[in-house]
Amino acid sequence: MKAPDNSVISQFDYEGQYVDYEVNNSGLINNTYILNFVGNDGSAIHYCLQRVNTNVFKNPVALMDNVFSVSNHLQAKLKAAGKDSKRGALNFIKTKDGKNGYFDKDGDFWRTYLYVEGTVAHNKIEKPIQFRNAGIGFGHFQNLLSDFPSDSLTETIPMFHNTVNRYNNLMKAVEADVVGRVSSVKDEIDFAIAHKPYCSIIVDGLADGSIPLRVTHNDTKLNNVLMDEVTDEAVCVIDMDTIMPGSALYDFGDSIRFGTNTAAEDEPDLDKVHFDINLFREYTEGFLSQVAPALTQAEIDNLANSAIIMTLECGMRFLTDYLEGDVYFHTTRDGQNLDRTHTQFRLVEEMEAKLPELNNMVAEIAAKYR
Ligand code: GN1
Ligand code: MG
Repeated sequence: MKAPDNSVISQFDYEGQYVDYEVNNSGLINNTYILNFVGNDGSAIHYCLQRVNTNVFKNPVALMDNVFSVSNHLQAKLKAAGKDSKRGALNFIKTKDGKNGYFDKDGDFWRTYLYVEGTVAHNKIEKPIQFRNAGIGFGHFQNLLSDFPSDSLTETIPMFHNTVNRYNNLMKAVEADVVGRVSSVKDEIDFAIAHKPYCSIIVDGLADGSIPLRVTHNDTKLNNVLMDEVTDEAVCVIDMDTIMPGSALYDFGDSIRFGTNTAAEDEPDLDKVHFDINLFREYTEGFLSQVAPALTQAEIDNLANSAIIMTLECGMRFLTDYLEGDVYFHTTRDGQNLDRTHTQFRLVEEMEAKLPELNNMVAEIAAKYR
């Protein structure tokens, strides 16, 4: 991993004196570093510095225009509501020459923001209330963006959650078989084929207008909402790289995908991987307490489906990357993308087995908040 050196750090308009940095390894796309600074009064200041993956985000300048305008919008809304905009939204730091980010001599792109003190990004739920609070956090975030002008956003990754397209990409990877792995993953490919009907549900709903297009986050992993380390409340939604027009179902489903897993996303031992229905209830309570009045009936009716769809989609993406030679998601060991595929497909199976129960649960909770 390329380390941030002084030629990068000195570009940004930081306060205080730089001391050192720590690596944060939780993202699968960008590289993240926590920079330690000492302020002029001797206090500690922390910044988050990221090298944006330009293989994934081809236009980092347009991406940062999105990020700055969304974070300005969030700050203004929080201020208007009398809330703490320094903690409730990310505060990005410009370069000394007023730009939103910095291209280094190798063409790598860097951006940075003030670290939100007293918060933690969980990779796994420790207490159910944390997941309910994550649902409140992402639901609130969606409400704050409900009046954001979506036509001002650049689509950073076109067709990001078009599950039909993700399915087709998997089939193309099977066809091409560039690293000769297809014969070893026949069962996994068959699993995707057998689940193809799920892929078109949201895509078709958006096309016929029954599911509205909204401005959505699109990467609502548990570790993308910072939680207060004392109260466990959701403080700030982070990782705004994929904020684009999308469906509320993407955000709900992706949160469920990641947070209800009893094991890690790349757990090799499938006996440890289960879908925790109690955590599904917690998140649904939190999320719907914020957004139920704004959702259409078609959205409510598809919330449980969306958990299956987003988990299936992510599993297909991991499998596609495995077949393409592990070129998209960061990996630290052989077979990691295949392990990730297996966890996602296992979760899909368990969610499917409980689908009628999940639908009842959603209907019951939605009725409470509408
Ligand atoms: C990536 O960068 P990170 O880890 O927040 C990916 C998401 C996947 C996720 C799976 C731009 O998110 O779509 O759901 O990994 N982001 C991008 O863990 O592809
Ligand atoms: Mg991300």
